[in-house]
Amino acid sequence: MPDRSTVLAALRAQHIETPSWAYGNSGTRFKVFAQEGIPRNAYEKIDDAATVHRFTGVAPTVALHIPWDKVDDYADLAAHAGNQGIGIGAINPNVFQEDDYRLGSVCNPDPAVRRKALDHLLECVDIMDATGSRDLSLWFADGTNYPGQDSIAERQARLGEALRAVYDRLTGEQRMLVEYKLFEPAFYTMDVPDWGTSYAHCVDLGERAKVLVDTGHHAPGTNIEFIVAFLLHRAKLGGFHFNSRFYADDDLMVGAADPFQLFRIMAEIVLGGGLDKASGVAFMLDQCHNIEPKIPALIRSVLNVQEATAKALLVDANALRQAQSEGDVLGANAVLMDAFNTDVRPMLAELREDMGIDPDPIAAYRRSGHFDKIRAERADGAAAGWGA
Ligand code: LRH
Ligand code: MN
Repeated sequence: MPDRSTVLAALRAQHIETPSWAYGNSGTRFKVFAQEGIPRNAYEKIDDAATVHRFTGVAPTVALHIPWDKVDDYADLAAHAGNQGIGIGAINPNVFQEDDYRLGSVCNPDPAVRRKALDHLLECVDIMDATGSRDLSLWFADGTNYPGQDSIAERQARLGEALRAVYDRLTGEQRMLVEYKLFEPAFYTMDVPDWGTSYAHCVDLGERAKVLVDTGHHAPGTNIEFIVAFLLHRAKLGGFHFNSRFYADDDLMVGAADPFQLFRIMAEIVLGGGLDKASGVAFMLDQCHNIEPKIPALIRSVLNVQEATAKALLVDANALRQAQSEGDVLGANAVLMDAFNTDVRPMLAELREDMGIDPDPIAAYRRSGHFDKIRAERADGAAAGWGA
């Protein structure tokens, strides 16, 4: 059995990054429901991310999305985050919300539009220089809706050109994460539709380019943990956008739809050394809380990742390898299921007490009166949102 202090040490060192855009109003094409107490700017989104860290102890950074989090002084924003006890994590460019991008951004047939998109990506690296962020998190809505609309190969050449230009701009510890998505908003081809396309571009680019796995971006039935194990094995797993879904890119709370899948993913991470800081795997949430209160939903999501990680850390790796080497199919499967069927909540409650935080973060947040405070403070002014 894994040593308990080793398991607790790994859980204490866990780092789950929350997304600034999950604190703002969000929705679907049918409706964006406005909620009370919503942050009105990037500073207040950082305050809410700091609140999630205060109640969980393992969410010390927040990812930004530009221009949704545009400010005049990014160094000042980073200082504000520091004063709130957190840091600024990945920087997400946005080349999918302007009319110019109707036929794509970096893959657009029009070189002027490609230039405009590239300039925004490079501007986001300037922002990383100001915030001290390591990761440029790239997602392209680029694609086509009808066969023949554009040359698939030509678009790949345009994409490769832009990625190379951004790659050559990176310095220090900076990396670029290339996210893929099967469909939406394009419905015939996406220019980065799957892990293989992202992987191929990242191998072409070099050491600083890694694949970003958004758990909501696969065809139903896809074995995501296989992709995770493969990329980890090839040192090309840059990180995750955790969320869950029942059908499409639903962006629901991670672990809500399929906690067993989340466990299987974290088991491959733990067994493949992906929890070690040296692996550089970034654990980020990418969710939208369209009907539920934002901060409690993110606290719950962080706890879901923690619980899946704790179960994965309880997998008896020696017994597993033994059974696997003997071809003991049922024995090997039983080792994993024993860990999955372990109730890790008492151990996590104990860990939180050791960390000086309330063993039940959800109940503690409800009791804190924080929501009433921000609801009153933020009664006036425009709430932040996707602006879609
Ligand atoms: C695209 C995506 C991408 C983000 C956006 C908020 O579906 O997953 O990571 O930029 O959601
Ligand atoms: Mn994502």
